[in-house]
Amino acid sequence: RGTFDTYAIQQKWQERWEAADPFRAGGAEDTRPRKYVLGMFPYPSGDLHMGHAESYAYVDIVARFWRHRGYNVLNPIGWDSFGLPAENAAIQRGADPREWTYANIAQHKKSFRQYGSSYDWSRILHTSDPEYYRWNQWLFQKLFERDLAYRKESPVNWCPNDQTVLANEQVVDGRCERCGAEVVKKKLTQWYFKITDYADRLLDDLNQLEGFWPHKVLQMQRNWIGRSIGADVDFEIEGRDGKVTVFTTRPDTLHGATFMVVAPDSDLAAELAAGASAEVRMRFQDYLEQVQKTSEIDRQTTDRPKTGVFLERYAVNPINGDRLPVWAADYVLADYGHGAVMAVPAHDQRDLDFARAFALPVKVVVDTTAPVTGAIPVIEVDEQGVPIDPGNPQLDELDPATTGVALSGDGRMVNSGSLDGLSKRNAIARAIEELTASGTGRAAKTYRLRDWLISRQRFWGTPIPMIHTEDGRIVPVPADQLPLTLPDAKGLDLAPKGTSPLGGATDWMRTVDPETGEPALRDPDTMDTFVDSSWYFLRFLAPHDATEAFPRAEADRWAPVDSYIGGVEHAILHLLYARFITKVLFDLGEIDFTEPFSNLINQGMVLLGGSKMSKSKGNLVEFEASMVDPGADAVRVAIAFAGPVEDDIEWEDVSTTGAQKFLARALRVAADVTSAPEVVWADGDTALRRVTHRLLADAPGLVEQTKFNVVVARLMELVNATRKTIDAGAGAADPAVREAAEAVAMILDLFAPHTAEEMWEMLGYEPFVGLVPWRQPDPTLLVEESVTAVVQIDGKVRGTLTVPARITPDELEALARADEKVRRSLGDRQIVRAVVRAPKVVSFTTA
Ligand code: ANZ
Repeated sequence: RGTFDTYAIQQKWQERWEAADPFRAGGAEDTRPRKYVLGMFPYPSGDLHMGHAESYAYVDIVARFWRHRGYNVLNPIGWDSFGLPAENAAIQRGADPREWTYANIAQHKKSFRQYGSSYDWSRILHTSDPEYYRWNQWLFQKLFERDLAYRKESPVNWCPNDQTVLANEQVVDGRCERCGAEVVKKKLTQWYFKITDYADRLLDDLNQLEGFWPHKVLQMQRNWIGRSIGADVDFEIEGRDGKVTVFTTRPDTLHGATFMVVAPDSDLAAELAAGASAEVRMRFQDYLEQVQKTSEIDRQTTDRPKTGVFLERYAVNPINGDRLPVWAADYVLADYGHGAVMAVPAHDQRDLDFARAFALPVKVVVDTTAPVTGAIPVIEVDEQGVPIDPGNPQLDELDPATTGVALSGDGRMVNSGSLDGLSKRNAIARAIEELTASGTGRAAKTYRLRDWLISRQRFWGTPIPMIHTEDGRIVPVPADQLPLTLPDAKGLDLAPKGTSPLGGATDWMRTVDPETGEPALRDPDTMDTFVDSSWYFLRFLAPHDATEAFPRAEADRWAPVDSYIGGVEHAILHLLYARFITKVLFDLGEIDFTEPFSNLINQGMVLLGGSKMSKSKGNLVEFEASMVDPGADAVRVAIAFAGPVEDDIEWEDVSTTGAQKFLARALRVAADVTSAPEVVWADGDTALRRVTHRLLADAPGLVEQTKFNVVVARLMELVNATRKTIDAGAGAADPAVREAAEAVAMILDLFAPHTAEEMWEMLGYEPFVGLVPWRQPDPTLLVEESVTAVVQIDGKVRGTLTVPARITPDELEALARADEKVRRSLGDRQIVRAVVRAPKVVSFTTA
């Protein structure tokens, strides 16, 4: 029994794979069914670590699995190579972002080769290649043509450190997602993609993904889109022309509105304040300054003391003519709904807190003590038809004005004229009908989702393919002038200064108006890199096609992606944008599907000492060093064995030594086989054959449920069983030993492909085991052996059960508890203790 030089084995197979390129996807002539397996493509920062090792191990398991299952598998790799880190690194080192980026990519490619990943290496793409970003520009112009790309001036998120704007999705807890600096608001004119036009579809189509994407991710997307259903209600303000519209989810409570609140930073507040007394004008000005320093998060915090300024004006409630004082207060946000609310303090906690702080009236209009099922209660009316309030002591006790607790629940409407007696749901419908009839309101929806701000004041990104003409038009760069490539970074000042470095490339900036030939300027901004990653899965279908973004026929053949694998940190941003662009491409008639990723697998994080691996935390376990020792296969097996895919992995608990030992045992089994490939398997040892065939039968289901750790455990079990048979007498010649070793090699290929190929060769076969079809299990060997289990109650046998020999203790206990005879003997007695020795005995003790 020798030891194995695992590093030499690794090198040997990598060279052979590189020479033979066996994992290239089949072309149009390939008639096998297809699977498109994709790992979220990496960003080429210089620090590959075990987090990458984890993600790309899972990708390779899935890709190799489908190949064994007879599929034509597409598993490409590329780099998301535009973006801020390259630019920042370049600024720090005085280097060119291009050089930094491509040097890192070269390093990554080497590492992925060393990892033994089964990519189709012919399809490499880098988003920073003009060959790629030319099609970002095409996409941009397509959106522009459809009015889905537009410019507007509005308050935007501004990172003072990176000196660039950020999309809402890139602000996490009020801070820049990249650098952690506190984000401020700044009024700027920027380019947007109109993702809000797609809000309903983005939300509704999530239902199709239920069961195929992690539920948590679907929920995060739902919350991010944040659809609220209700009504828009128009109010007039005394002494002012025009109406003020508010959005409310509770039009049923219109009679309970006692004041109106407008966002202090809205145009309306400024207008109303301007018409107020000098004192109020001053108070408002002070207040506004204070509000502008408050983060959006703080403004939405419910337990902050309420602040505000009365604007000395009154709104008129369209449903009953009530006069409502108008206040400016920071809990109302300028860019949600219409930036103004009807305040119903009795039924909304924020409004109640405000009313109590400023002694404003509180009017209850929903009796939350009344049952909402059953008939509408009879309302007594007086001679004039005015309802007689019968009084409700129970409700009086709940009066929000004294308890400080708003009544947000369901109930029956009171003090609400024609709505009296209706439940919340019916009153909402009735109120909307009445508003619609009188032309003062209508059903409406509001979303949390905002349009996607896509322009960036940075160098290392796709130039926006638009021209600003002298007379103020904004026109597309003509298609025959695309790609509009970045100028040379040399000589440009890349340091963040709030305007795009491209503006300093004077020659590059100068162009001509394509219509008039007059001098014109280019747009100096670049695109958010999330534009690049929103459609890259399509570019992999023909990455070097110079005539179109992707050929329709290839999209029809391969897309959508069958298995998409990556970190949960992309649950909102990237996945939402990719879903949006997919729907746009569908509407453009470019593709015939509406969701880009049919299945999504999110892996957990790799932690070191409890915190996420990252360069900044200095807790990296270097990927490259680990390829030498313990070696690629040991790392991959250790990761796959560490636990369920979605769980975090604590690297200190991961045993690569255990994995190395297991791989050596597997190799030794293959080395020990003495029979020839022609043996008759049926002559083999039945017990071992059963273990082999059960694994062949179970592994596919386990892999499809991403229970990779269970498959590794079962492989270990099979290797051990094989070793036992070998060590028993003439075992090495037993056909069952060869059969088991071959099955191990084929399944181990998912996790440890170098070792698997080596075993396959030892067993006398040509490469590559990676392309070998899955062995069909023999059904006759799968028939479960059954045994008789006895059930005892207080020491006496009270029943017997016929159960599978491999039953688990929990299953056996459950069967015993459910057995009719056992239940009859138990009668009223309670089981206080159960001792289970599967598969033979269950022993209950009763009280
Ligand atoms: C009256 C009312 C009565 C409301 C009631 C709620 C309960 P979601 O569900 O988050 O969409 N609102 C509207 N625009 C707002 C803004 N710009 N800033 C802060 N709050 C705003 O919340 C919708 C509700 O939030 C709306 O319904 C409105 O208050 C408030 F018993 O109108 B409601």
